[in-house]
Amino acid sequence: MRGKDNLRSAAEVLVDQLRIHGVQHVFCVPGESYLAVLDAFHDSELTVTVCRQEAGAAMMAEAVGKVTGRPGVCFVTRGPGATNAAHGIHIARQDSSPLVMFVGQVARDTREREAFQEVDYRAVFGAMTKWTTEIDDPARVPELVSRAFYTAANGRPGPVVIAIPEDMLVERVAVADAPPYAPIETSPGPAEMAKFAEMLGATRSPIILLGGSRWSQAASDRLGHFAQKYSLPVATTFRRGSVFDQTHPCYAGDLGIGPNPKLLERIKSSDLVIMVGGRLGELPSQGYTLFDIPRPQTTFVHVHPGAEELGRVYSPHLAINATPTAFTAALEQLKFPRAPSGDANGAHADYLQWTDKPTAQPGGVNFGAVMVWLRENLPADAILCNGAGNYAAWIHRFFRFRRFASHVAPASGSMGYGVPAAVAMKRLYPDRPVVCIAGDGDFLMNGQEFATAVQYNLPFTIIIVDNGMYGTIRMHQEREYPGRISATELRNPDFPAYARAFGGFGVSVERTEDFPAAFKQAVASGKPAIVHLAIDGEAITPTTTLAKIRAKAMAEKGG
Ligand SMILES: Cc1ncc(C[n+]2csc(CCOP(=O)(O)OP(=O)(O)O)c2C)c(N)n1
Ligand SMILES: [Mg+2]
Repeated sequence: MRGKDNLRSAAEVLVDQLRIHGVQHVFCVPGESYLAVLDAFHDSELTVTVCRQEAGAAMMAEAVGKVTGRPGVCFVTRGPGATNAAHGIHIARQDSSPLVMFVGQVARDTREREAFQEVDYRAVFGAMTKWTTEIDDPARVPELVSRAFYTAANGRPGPVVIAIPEDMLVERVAVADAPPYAPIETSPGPAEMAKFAEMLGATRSPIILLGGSRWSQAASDRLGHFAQKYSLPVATTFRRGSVFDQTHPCYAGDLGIGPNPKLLERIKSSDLVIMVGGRLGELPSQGYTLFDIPRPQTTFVHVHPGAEELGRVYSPHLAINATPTAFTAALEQLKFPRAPSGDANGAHADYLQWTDKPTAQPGGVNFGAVMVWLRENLPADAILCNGAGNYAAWIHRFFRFRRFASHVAPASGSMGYGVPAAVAMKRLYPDRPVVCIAGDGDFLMNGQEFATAVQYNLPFTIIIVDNGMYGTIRMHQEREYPGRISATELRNPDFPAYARAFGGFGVSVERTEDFPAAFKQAVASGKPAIVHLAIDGEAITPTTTLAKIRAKAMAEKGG
């Protein structure tokens, strides 16, 4: 409660700073360590989402950062709250998403005694974040929160952790608010753009790869116009499919796990590879095999918002330190000594051929056919959320994202992300259809956030792709240790009954042809819903079965 002394508690100052920096949503699990902040929420205009586990809260905040480009915010308690939330911090780090996490801390006069749930946050989160700090002085709350927002969002975005001692939060101070932080767009210099025009004009088979963060719908559209003007093929890297309109005539496909072999060939034989926004990490680089390290064998242009990422793994022939938004704006002004041209038509035809029809699969439900149905029936503004597992291969291959940030999934391959991400998306965009796709293993890592969806009446549908196993690991097992199944089988609950027990809607599907009606029923229920798909465990990828992988591995080991 605000006092009559014209002073504010540090907690009130903190909550006021959030509003000033444009925060609308906070996600939390409460703790006695930050009661004063919870009280300040009471009088604020912030929309608070109380979660069931801190990983869920941190992932929701990360998802907000991912789609808006502005730091998502979560609050967790000390010790176990903070360590639970570490999962979301890791995602924000690897996915380059702006996130500010506040952690309640023990009182200042008990620090260093290993007081109840005391953690040294700088030591624990120091290596996982862009910055970790603790606020000791209430008068410095505006300064340090402002720095947190700039740090999380600048350059290559990432997580910031701020510990807030409980006794500091109740101290009253007279302090001025900080001005709102503003995102900083790093623009490319004219010399780099001239060099870029010269290099691109001199090539015959260029390809553009898109990834990373700091994109926007406008940046994606500008890149689309540029690519179309010069017929340049554009591929997206792992889990960044919605950075580009996949129905665009220049779209060449997804460079992630199990990519189209023709796309890989195209990249390998290209004479200029232009990576915009992303890091070209382990998955898109096909386990660091696609290009030589440090100097790629193909002429390589790297455009990245973080100066420290340029030359980190690959030594580019041309490095441009710019955000995708500023770089694509500069593309519009580009003057070519010789106009470039590429084979966008061929690349897009390869993409269509690879993704058009679902592949044949063992079992009653063909998940590829389900994805094709969703692709044809969901509106362009629908948002798909997922975590990690082999099931995601069908999303990458058969769905077509049309709008920027309509795919919210971890490039860092974290299981358990889809449900919290879907909660966050429905909180942010109540009018957009949201669909979460989860594996059976994946779902139960954060399935408890289904209760959060019910609590806030968030009607989205979760499709659980249930093959009764940690399929990805089983696949690796069959490859490396054929026939020796170890710790990958799952005995699952009755998922539709789980949904009903929480107050949602649940239905099970055993044949492909029953999916459309079940999905429509789920949406029509107006509740958070689970559509459970009974998948044959043999259908391990869109192109092969477990039995085939095992037989191949046995033949190789036997020979
Ligand atoms: C948090 C986390 N723990 C473990 C893993 C390792 N891992 C990757 S995929 C996978 C299995 C996923 O199983 P499921 O969700 O059922 O999907 P499936 O592969 O069966 O389609 C595991 C355990 C991970 N990526 N993230
Ligand atoms: Mg599974």
